[in-house]
Amino acid sequence: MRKAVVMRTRVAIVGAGPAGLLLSHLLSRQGIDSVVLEARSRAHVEQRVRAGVLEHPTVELLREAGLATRLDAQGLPHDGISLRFDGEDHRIDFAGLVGKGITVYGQQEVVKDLIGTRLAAGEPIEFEVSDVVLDGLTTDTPSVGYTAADGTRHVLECEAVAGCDGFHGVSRQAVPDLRIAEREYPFGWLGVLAKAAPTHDELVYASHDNGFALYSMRSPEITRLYLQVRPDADPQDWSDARIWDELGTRLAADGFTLNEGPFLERPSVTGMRSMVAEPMRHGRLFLAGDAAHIVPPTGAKGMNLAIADVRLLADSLGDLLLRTEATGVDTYSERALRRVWRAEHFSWWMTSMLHRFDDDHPDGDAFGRALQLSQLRYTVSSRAAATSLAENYVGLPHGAL
Ligand code: RFL
Ligand code: PHB
Repeated sequence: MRKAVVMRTRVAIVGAGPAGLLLSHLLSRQGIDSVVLEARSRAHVEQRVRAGVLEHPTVELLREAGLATRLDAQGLPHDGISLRFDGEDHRIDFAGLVGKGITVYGQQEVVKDLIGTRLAAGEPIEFEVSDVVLDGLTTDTPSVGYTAADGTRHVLECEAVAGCDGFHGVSRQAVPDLRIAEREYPFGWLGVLAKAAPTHDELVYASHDNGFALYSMRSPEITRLYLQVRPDADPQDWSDARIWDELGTRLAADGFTLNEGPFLERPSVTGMRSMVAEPMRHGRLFLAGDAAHIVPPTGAKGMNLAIADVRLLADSLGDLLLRTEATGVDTYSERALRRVWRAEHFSWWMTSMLHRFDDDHPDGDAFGRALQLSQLRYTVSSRAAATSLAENYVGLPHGAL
Protein backbone atom coordinates (compact mmCIF):
# COMPACT_ATOMS: atom_id res chain seq x y z
CA MET A 1 0.00 0.00 0.00
CA ARG A 2 1.21 3.54 -0.80
CA LYS A 3 2.15 5.62 2.23
CA ALA A 4 -0.32 8.30 3.32
CA VAL A 5 0.59 11.95 2.80
CA VAL A 6 0.97 13.49 6.26
CA MET A 7 -0.16 17.09 6.80
CA ARG A 8 -0.55 19.33 9.85
CA THR A 9 -3.12 21.82 10.99
CA ARG A 10 -4.33 22.98 14.40
CA VAL A 11 -7.98 21.94 14.08
CA ALA A 12 -9.33 19.28 11.70
CA ILE A 13 -12.97 20.00 10.89
CA VAL A 14 -15.10 17.20 9.47
CA GLY A 15 -18.06 18.55 7.47
CA ALA A 16 -18.62 21.72 5.41
CA GLY A 17 -22.16 22.54 6.52
CA PRO A 18 -22.93 25.77 8.40
CA ALA A 19 -21.28 24.40 11.59
CA GLY A 20 -17.94 23.31 10.09
CA LEU A 21 -17.56 26.30 7.78
CA LEU A 22 -18.42 28.90 10.42
CA LEU A 23 -16.10 27.23 12.93
CA SER A 24 -13.19 27.42 10.47
CA HIS A 25 -13.97 31.12 9.92
CA LEU A 26 -14.20 31.97 13.64
CA LEU A 27 -10.96 30.11 14.31
CA SER A 28 -9.18 31.83 11.48
CA ARG A 29 -10.20 35.22 12.92
CA GLN A 30 -8.30 34.20 16.07
CA GLY A 31 -5.29 33.19 13.98
CA ILE A 32 -5.93 29.45 14.36
CA ASP A 33 -5.60 27.48 11.14
CA SER A 34 -7.87 24.58 10.32
CA VAL A 35 -8.65 22.21 7.45
CA VAL A 36 -12.25 21.45 6.47
CA LEU A 37 -12.98 17.98 5.06
CA GLU A 38 -16.26 17.48 3.18
CA ALA A 39 -17.70 14.28 1.71
CA ARG A 40 -19.76 15.96 -1.01
CA SER A 41 -18.90 18.30 -3.90
CA ARG A 42 -18.91 22.11 -3.59
CA ALA A 43 -21.88 22.32 -5.97
CA HIS A 44 -23.83 19.86 -3.84
CA VAL A 45 -23.34 21.66 -0.54
CA GLU A 46 -24.05 25.06 -2.13
CA GLN A 47 -27.30 23.90 -3.70
CA ARG A 48 -28.83 21.80 -0.94
CA VAL A 49 -32.09 23.55 -0.02
CA ARG A 50 -32.66 23.45 3.73
CA ALA A 51 -33.29 25.93 6.49
CA GLY A 52 -34.50 29.45 5.87
CA VAL A 53 -34.86 31.24 9.19
CA LEU A 54 -31.98 32.99 10.96
CA GLU A 55 -32.50 33.89 14.61
CA HIS A 56 -31.59 37.35 15.85
CA PRO A 57 -28.38 36.17 17.62
CA THR A 58 -27.35 34.24 14.47
CA VAL A 59 -27.63 37.39 12.36
CA GLU A 60 -25.71 39.41 14.97
CA LEU A 61 -22.91 36.84 14.99
CA LEU A 62 -22.69 36.70 11.18
CA ARG A 63 -22.47 40.52 11.14
CA GLU A 64 -19.77 40.61 13.84
CA ALA A 65 -17.82 37.97 11.90
CA GLY A 66 -17.90 40.04 8.70
CA LEU A 67 -20.13 37.59 6.85
CA ALA A 68 -23.27 39.65 6.36
CA THR A 69 -22.78 41.69 3.17
CA ARG A 70 -25.19 39.60 1.07
CA LEU A 71 -27.32 38.76 4.09
CA ASP A 72 -27.93 42.46 4.77
CA ALA A 73 -28.66 43.16 1.09
CA GLN A 74 -30.84 40.14 0.34
CA GLY A 75 -32.13 38.76 3.64
CA LEU A 76 -35.79 39.45 4.43
CA PRO A 77 -36.23 40.87 7.96
CA HIS A 78 -39.50 39.69 9.55
CA ASP A 79 -41.09 41.13 12.68
CA GLY A 80 -43.53 38.30 13.34
CA ILE A 81 -45.20 35.08 12.19
CA SER A 82 -48.82 33.97 11.97
CA LEU A 83 -50.41 30.97 13.57
CA ARG A 84 -53.39 30.05 11.40
CA PHE A 85 -56.18 27.83 12.70
CA ASP A 86 -59.93 27.63 12.23
CA GLY A 87 -59.33 29.55 8.99
CA GLU A 88 -58.13 32.64 10.88
CA ASP A 89 -54.75 34.30 11.21
CA HIS A 90 -53.30 35.18 14.59
CA ARG A 91 -50.15 37.25 14.34
CA ILE A 92 -47.37 36.89 16.89
CA ASP A 93 -45.78 40.32 16.90
CA PHE A 94 -42.12 39.60 17.70
CA ALA A 95 -41.08 43.24 17.47
CA GLY A 96 -43.85 44.38 19.82
CA LEU A 97 -43.38 41.51 22.27
CA VAL A 98 -39.59 41.13 22.48
CA GLY A 99 -38.21 43.99 20.38
CA LYS A 100 -36.40 41.65 17.97
CA GLY A 101 -37.11 39.80 14.76
CA ILE A 102 -35.76 37.07 12.48
CA THR A 103 -34.27 37.13 8.99
CA VAL A 104 -35.31 34.84 6.16
CA TYR A 105 -32.17 33.89 4.24
CA GLY A 106 -31.54 30.41 2.83
CA GLN A 107 -29.06 28.12 4.54
CA GLN A 108 -27.35 27.48 1.21
CA GLU A 109 -26.76 31.23 0.90
CA VAL A 110 -25.03 31.21 4.31
CA VAL A 111 -22.99 28.24 3.10
CA LYS A 112 -22.07 30.01 -0.18
CA ASP A 113 -21.00 33.13 1.76
CA LEU A 114 -18.82 31.03 4.07
CA ILE A 115 -17.22 28.99 1.28
CA GLY A 116 -16.58 32.15 -0.77
CA THR A 117 -14.96 33.93 2.20
CA ARG A 118 -12.78 30.97 3.08
CA LEU A 119 -11.56 30.31 -0.45
CA ALA A 120 -10.93 34.04 -1.05
CA ALA A 121 -8.65 34.05 2.01
CA GLY A 122 -6.67 31.19 0.44
CA GLU A 123 -7.89 28.67 3.01
CA PRO A 124 -8.76 25.46 1.21
CA ILE A 125 -11.66 23.09 1.74
CA GLU A 126 -11.14 19.46 0.75
CA PHE A 127 -14.32 18.44 -1.05
CA GLU A 128 -15.32 14.87 -1.98
CA VAL A 129 -13.21 13.12 0.65
CA SER A 130 -14.06 9.58 1.75
CA ASP A 131 -13.16 6.97 4.38
CA VAL A 132 -12.68 9.49 7.17
CA VAL A 133 -11.10 7.84 10.26
CA LEU A 134 -10.54 9.64 13.59
CA ASP A 135 -7.56 8.58 15.68
CA GLY A 136 -5.78 9.36 18.95
CA LEU A 137 -8.71 11.34 20.30
CA THR A 138 -7.71 10.94 23.93
CA THR A 139 -4.21 12.29 23.26
CA ASP A 140 -3.10 15.91 22.65
CA THR A 141 -2.16 14.91 19.11
CA PRO A 142 -5.21 13.42 17.42
CA SER A 143 -5.35 12.83 13.68
CA VAL A 144 -7.85 12.37 10.90
CA GLY A 145 -7.21 9.97 8.01
CA TYR A 146 -9.09 10.42 4.73
CA THR A 147 -8.98 9.63 1.05
CA ALA A 148 -8.87 12.76 -1.09
CA ALA A 149 -10.92 13.25 -4.28
CA ASP A 150 -7.92 12.11 -6.38
CA GLY A 151 -7.75 8.79 -4.49
CA THR A 152 -4.63 9.57 -2.41
CA ARG A 153 -4.68 8.75 1.28
CA HIS A 154 -3.91 11.56 3.73
CA VAL A 155 -3.37 11.90 7.45
CA LEU A 156 -4.11 15.24 9.03
CA GLU A 157 -2.27 15.65 12.33
CA CYS A 158 -3.84 18.25 14.58
CA GLU A 159 -4.53 19.39 18.14
CA ALA A 160 -8.33 19.10 18.07
CA VAL A 161 -11.00 17.54 15.86
CA ALA A 162 -14.41 19.13 15.30
CA GLY A 163 -17.13 16.66 14.33
CA CYS A 164 -19.43 18.89 12.24
CA ASP A 165 -20.50 16.12 9.88
CA GLY A 166 -24.25 16.22 10.43
CA PHE A 167 -26.69 13.53 11.43
CA HIS A 168 -25.31 10.88 9.04
CA GLY A 169 -21.63 11.59 9.78
CA VAL A 170 -18.99 9.39 11.42
CA SER A 171 -17.87 11.59 14.33
CA ARG A 172 -20.70 10.81 16.72
CA GLN A 173 -19.80 7.08 16.56
CA ALA A 174 -16.31 7.91 17.82
CA VAL A 175 -17.67 8.96 21.24
CA PRO A 176 -17.79 5.94 23.57
CA ASP A 177 -20.59 5.71 26.14
CA LEU A 178 -22.71 8.14 24.17
CA ARG A 179 -26.16 8.69 25.68
CA ILE A 180 -28.83 9.20 23.06
CA ALA A 181 -32.25 10.65 23.88
CA GLU A 182 -34.59 10.63 20.91
CA ARG A 183 -38.14 10.77 19.66
CA GLU A 184 -39.55 10.00 16.22
CA TYR A 185 -42.68 11.81 15.08
CA PRO A 186 -45.33 10.02 13.04
CA PHE A 187 -45.09 12.57 10.25
CA GLY A 188 -42.82 13.95 7.58
CA TRP A 189 -42.68 17.25 5.70
CA LEU A 190 -43.03 17.43 1.95
CA GLY A 191 -41.13 20.56 0.92
CA VAL A 192 -41.42 22.51 -2.33
CA LEU A 193 -39.69 25.57 -3.71
CA ALA A 194 -41.88 27.45 -6.18
CA LYS A 195 -41.14 30.22 -8.63
CA ALA A 196 -44.03 32.29 -7.35
CA ALA A 197 -44.04 35.70 -5.67
CA PRO A 198 -45.02 35.41 -1.98
CA THR A 199 -48.45 36.91 -1.29
CA HIS A 200 -47.88 37.30 2.44
CA ASP A 201 -44.98 39.13 4.11
CA GLU A 202 -44.42 36.71 6.98
CA LEU A 203 -44.33 32.96 7.67
CA VAL A 204 -47.64 31.21 8.31
CA TYR A 205 -47.80 28.07 10.50
CA ALA A 206 -51.19 26.52 9.74
CA SER A 207 -52.93 23.84 11.79
CA HIS A 208 -55.72 22.18 9.79
CA ASP A 209 -57.77 18.99 10.14
CA ASN A 210 -55.94 17.62 7.05
CA GLY A 211 -52.59 18.30 8.70
CA PHE A 212 -50.02 21.06 9.17
CA ALA A 213 -48.84 23.40 6.41
CA LEU A 214 -46.10 26.04 6.43
CA TYR A 215 -45.92 29.07 4.21
CA SER A 216 -42.42 30.50 3.86
CA MET A 217 -40.33 32.22 1.22
CA ARG A 218 -36.79 32.77 0.01
CA SER A 219 -36.99 36.02 -1.96
CA PRO A 220 -39.58 38.38 -3.46
CA GLU A 221 -39.88 35.84 -6.34
CA ILE A 222 -39.67 32.49 -4.54
CA THR A 223 -42.09 30.80 -2.14
CA ARG A 224 -41.08 27.87 0.08
CA LEU A 225 -43.92 25.64 1.25
CA TYR A 226 -44.27 22.52 3.36
CA LEU A 227 -47.07 20.00 3.93
CA GLN A 228 -47.32 17.48 6.74
CA VAL A 229 -47.40 14.01 5.13
CA ARG A 230 -46.88 10.47 6.36
CA PRO A 231 -43.21 9.86 7.25
CA ASP A 232 -42.98 7.17 4.55
CA ALA A 233 -44.86 9.22 1.93
CA ASP A 234 -43.60 8.80 -1.63
CA PRO A 235 -43.17 12.20 -3.31
CA GLN A 236 -44.22 10.44 -6.57
CA ASP A 237 -47.73 10.19 -5.12
CA TRP A 238 -47.85 13.96 -4.85
CA SER A 239 -48.46 15.52 -8.26
CA ASP A 240 -47.97 19.27 -8.58
CA ALA A 241 -51.76 19.71 -8.79
CA ARG A 242 -52.32 17.66 -5.64
CA ILE A 243 -49.69 19.66 -3.73
CA TRP A 244 -51.22 23.03 -4.70
CA ASP A 245 -54.70 21.78 -3.95
CA GLU A 246 -53.71 20.59 -0.47
CA LEU A 247 -51.76 23.77 0.26
CA GLY A 248 -54.82 25.79 -0.79
CA THR A 249 -57.03 23.79 1.58
CA ARG A 250 -54.73 23.89 4.60
CA LEU A 251 -53.66 27.52 4.21
CA ALA A 252 -57.14 28.87 3.43
CA ALA A 253 -58.06 32.05 5.34
CA ASP A 254 -60.13 35.12 4.66
CA GLY A 255 -58.31 37.43 2.27
CA PHE A 256 -55.42 34.98 1.66
CA THR A 257 -54.53 33.93 -1.86
CA LEU A 258 -51.79 31.50 -2.81
CA ASN A 259 -49.66 32.36 -5.84
CA GLU A 260 -48.89 29.17 -7.77
CA GLY A 261 -45.82 28.69 -9.94
CA PRO A 262 -43.51 25.99 -11.28
CA PHE A 263 -41.46 24.00 -8.77
CA LEU A 264 -37.74 24.75 -8.94
CA GLU A 265 -36.76 21.27 -7.76
CA ARG A 266 -38.46 17.93 -7.26
CA PRO A 267 -40.54 17.84 -4.05
CA SER A 268 -38.88 15.79 -1.30
CA VAL A 269 -40.02 14.30 2.01
CA THR A 270 -38.07 14.72 5.28
CA GLY A 271 -38.85 12.58 8.33
CA MET A 272 -39.07 14.33 11.67
CA ARG A 273 -37.16 13.45 14.80
CA SER A 274 -35.68 14.86 17.96
CA MET A 275 -32.28 13.52 19.06
CA VAL A 276 -29.66 14.62 21.55
CA ALA A 277 -26.31 12.84 21.94
CA GLU A 278 -24.43 13.48 25.17
CA PRO A 279 -21.65 14.29 25.87
CA MET A 280 -20.65 16.43 22.91
CA ARG A 281 -16.99 15.82 23.65
CA HIS A 282 -14.58 12.89 23.82
CA GLY A 283 -10.98 13.88 24.60
CA ARG A 284 -9.94 16.20 21.77
CA LEU A 285 -13.05 15.48 19.65
CA PHE A 286 -15.86 18.04 19.88
CA LEU A 287 -19.26 17.50 18.25
CA ALA A 288 -21.27 20.45 16.95
CA GLY A 289 -24.56 20.93 15.07
CA ASP A 290 -26.60 18.08 13.61
CA ALA A 291 -23.77 15.63 14.43
CA ALA A 292 -24.86 15.93 18.07
CA HIS A 293 -28.53 16.88 17.92
CA ILE A 294 -31.57 16.98 15.64
CA VAL A 295 -34.75 18.98 16.07
CA PRO A 296 -37.94 18.74 14.04
CA PRO A 297 -38.04 21.76 11.68
CA THR A 298 -41.20 23.32 13.15
CA GLY A 299 -39.23 25.67 15.43
CA ALA A 300 -36.69 26.66 12.72
CA LYS A 301 -33.87 25.90 15.15
CA GLY A 302 -31.49 23.36 13.50
CA MET A 303 -29.07 25.66 11.72
CA ASN A 304 -29.28 28.26 14.48
CA LEU A 305 -28.27 25.68 17.09
CA ALA A 306 -25.36 24.54 14.92
CA ILE A 307 -24.20 28.16 14.80
CA ALA A 308 -24.60 28.67 18.57
CA ASP A 309 -22.55 25.49 19.20
CA VAL A 310 -19.63 26.61 17.06
CA ARG A 311 -19.56 30.07 18.60
CA LEU A 312 -18.97 28.41 22.00
CA LEU A 313 -16.55 25.92 20.50
CA ALA A 314 -14.49 28.56 18.67
CA ASP A 315 -14.07 30.55 21.91
CA SER A 316 -13.24 27.41 23.89
CA LEU A 317 -10.68 26.21 21.33
CA GLY A 318 -9.17 29.70 21.30
CA ASP A 319 -8.66 29.48 25.07
CA LEU A 320 -7.12 26.01 24.78
CA LEU A 321 -4.87 26.54 21.79
CA LEU A 322 -3.77 30.14 22.33
CA ARG A 323 -3.82 30.42 26.13
CA THR A 324 -3.57 26.76 27.30
CA GLU A 325 -6.72 27.40 29.32
CA ALA A 326 -8.91 24.26 29.32
CA THR A 327 -11.98 25.42 31.28
CA GLY A 328 -13.83 26.33 28.07
CA VAL A 329 -13.38 22.95 26.39
CA ASP A 330 -14.02 21.14 29.68
CA THR A 331 -17.42 22.82 30.02
CA TYR A 332 -18.26 23.05 26.29
CA SER A 333 -20.62 20.06 26.22
CA GLU A 334 -22.54 21.12 29.32
CA ARG A 335 -22.91 24.74 28.19
CA ALA A 336 -23.89 23.83 24.62
CA LEU A 337 -26.45 21.29 25.85
CA ARG A 338 -28.35 23.91 27.84
CA ARG A 339 -29.27 25.76 24.65
CA VAL A 340 -29.77 22.47 22.81
CA TRP A 341 -32.37 21.27 25.31
CA ARG A 342 -34.20 24.61 25.26
CA ALA A 343 -34.44 24.35 21.46
CA GLU A 344 -35.45 20.68 21.72
CA HIS A 345 -38.31 21.62 24.00
CA PHE A 346 -39.45 24.54 21.85
CA SER A 347 -39.29 22.46 18.65
CA TRP A 348 -41.16 19.55 20.24
CA TRP A 349 -43.78 21.97 21.61
CA MET A 350 -44.39 23.71 18.26
CA THR A 351 -44.50 20.34 16.49
CA SER A 352 -46.95 18.79 18.96
CA MET A 353 -49.21 21.83 18.97
CA LEU A 354 -49.45 22.26 15.19
CA HIS A 355 -49.48 18.79 13.60
CA ARG A 356 -52.43 16.49 13.16
CA PHE A 357 -51.94 13.11 14.85
CA ASP A 358 -53.73 10.08 13.34
CA ASP A 359 -56.92 8.98 15.11
CA ASP A 360 -55.21 5.82 16.42
CA HIS A 361 -52.22 7.74 17.86
CA PRO A 362 -52.45 8.35 21.66
CA ASP A 363 -52.41 12.14 21.03
CA GLY A 364 -54.87 11.93 18.12
CA ASP A 365 -58.01 11.29 20.15
CA ALA A 366 -60.63 13.94 20.95
CA PHE A 367 -58.82 14.84 24.18
CA GLY A 368 -55.50 15.37 22.40
CA ARG A 369 -57.07 17.55 19.69
CA ALA A 370 -58.90 19.69 22.23
CA LEU A 371 -55.62 20.24 24.10
CA GLN A 372 -53.92 21.37 20.87
CA LEU A 373 -56.66 23.86 20.11
CA SER A 374 -56.70 25.14 23.67
CA GLN A 375 -52.92 25.67 23.54
CA LEU A 376 -53.19 27.51 20.22
CA ARG A 377 -55.93 29.79 21.53
CA TYR A 378 -53.98 30.52 24.72
CA THR A 379 -50.77 31.21 22.78
CA VAL A 380 -52.40 33.81 20.55
CA SER A 381 -54.54 35.48 23.21
CA SER A 382 -52.24 35.69 26.24
CA ARG A 383 -49.42 38.22 26.06
CA ALA A 384 -47.35 36.04 28.40
CA ALA A 385 -47.77 32.94 26.21
CA ALA A 386 -47.17 34.83 22.96
CA THR A 387 -44.05 36.42 24.47
CA SER A 388 -42.68 33.00 25.35
CA LEU A 389 -43.14 31.83 21.76
CA ALA A 390 -41.61 35.05 20.42
CA GLU A 391 -38.60 34.92 22.76
CA ASN A 392 -37.81 31.34 21.79
CA TYR A 393 -38.46 31.84 18.06
CA VAL A 394 -36.23 34.91 17.66
CA GLY A 395 -33.62 33.08 19.74
CA LEU A 396 -32.47 33.61 23.31
CA PRO A 397 -29.21 35.58 23.51
CA HIS A 398 -26.15 33.33 23.16
CA GLY A 399 -25.00 32.39 26.65
CA ALA A 400 -28.40 33.26 28.19
CA LEU A 401 -28.93 29.88 29.80
P1 RFL B 1 -25.04 19.72 7.87
O1 RFL B 1 -25.57 20.94 7.20
O2 RFL B 1 -25.76 18.45 7.67
O3 RFL B 1 -23.54 19.57 7.39
C1 RFL B 1 -22.78 18.39 7.64
C2 RFL B 1 -21.79 18.23 6.51
O4 RFL B 1 -20.96 17.10 6.79
C3 RFL B 1 -20.79 16.36 5.59
N1 RFL B 1 -20.41 15.00 5.96
C4 RFL B 1 -19.14 14.56 5.91
N2 RFL B 1 -18.01 15.14 5.52
C5 RFL B 1 -16.89 14.41 5.59
N3 RFL B 1 -16.84 13.13 5.99
C6 RFL B 1 -17.95 12.47 6.41
N4 RFL B 1 -17.88 11.22 6.83
C7 RFL B 1 -19.17 13.21 6.36
N5 RFL B 1 -20.45 12.88 6.67
C8 RFL B 1 -21.18 13.99 6.42
C9 RFL B 1 -22.14 16.48 4.90
O5 RFL B 1 -22.04 16.23 3.50
C10 RFL B 1 -22.50 17.93 5.20
O6 RFL B 1 -22.04 18.81 4.19
O7 RFL B 1 -24.89 19.93 9.44
P2 RFL B 1 -24.62 21.24 10.33
O8 RFL B 1 -23.47 22.04 9.76
O9 RFL B 1 -24.58 20.79 11.71
O10 RFL B 1 -25.92 22.16 10.05
C11 RFL B 1 -27.17 21.78 10.51
C12 RFL B 1 -28.26 22.27 9.56
O11 RFL B 1 -27.95 21.88 8.25
C13 RFL B 1 -29.66 21.75 9.94
O12 RFL B 1 -29.83 21.75 11.33
C14 RFL B 1 -30.79 22.61 9.32
O13 RFL B 1 -30.82 22.51 7.94
C15 RFL B 1 -32.13 22.19 9.90
N6 RFL B 1 -33.27 22.94 9.32
C16 RFL B 1 -33.56 24.22 9.76
N7 RFL B 1 -32.76 24.85 10.64
C17 RFL B 1 -33.01 26.15 10.99
O14 RFL B 1 -32.25 26.71 11.80
N8 RFL B 1 -34.06 26.88 10.48
C18 RFL B 1 -34.91 26.32 9.58
O15 RFL B 1 -35.80 27.02 9.08
C19 RFL B 1 -34.70 24.94 9.21
N9 RFL B 1 -35.50 24.33 8.32
C20 RFL B 1 -34.05 22.35 8.34
C21 RFL B 1 -35.19 23.08 7.86
C22 RFL B 1 -33.75 21.11 7.80
C23 RFL B 1 -34.55 20.57 6.82
N10 RFL B 1 -34.15 19.32 6.29
C24 RFL B 1 -34.05 19.07 4.91
C25 RFL B 1 -33.53 18.36 7.16
C26 RFL B 1 -36.01 22.54 6.89
C27 RFL B 1 -35.72 21.26 6.40
C28 RFL B 1 -36.67 20.70 5.40
C1 PHB C 1 -38.04 27.39 5.62
O1 PHB C 1 -38.27 28.51 5.11
O2 PHB C 1 -37.45 26.51 4.99
C2 PHB C 1 -38.51 27.10 6.99
C3 PHB C 1 -39.06 28.11 7.76
C4 PHB C 1 -39.52 27.84 9.04
C5 PHB C 1 -39.43 26.56 9.53
C6 PHB C 1 -38.85 25.54 8.79
C7 PHB C 1 -38.41 25.81 7.50
O3 PHB C 1 -39.91 26.29 10.79
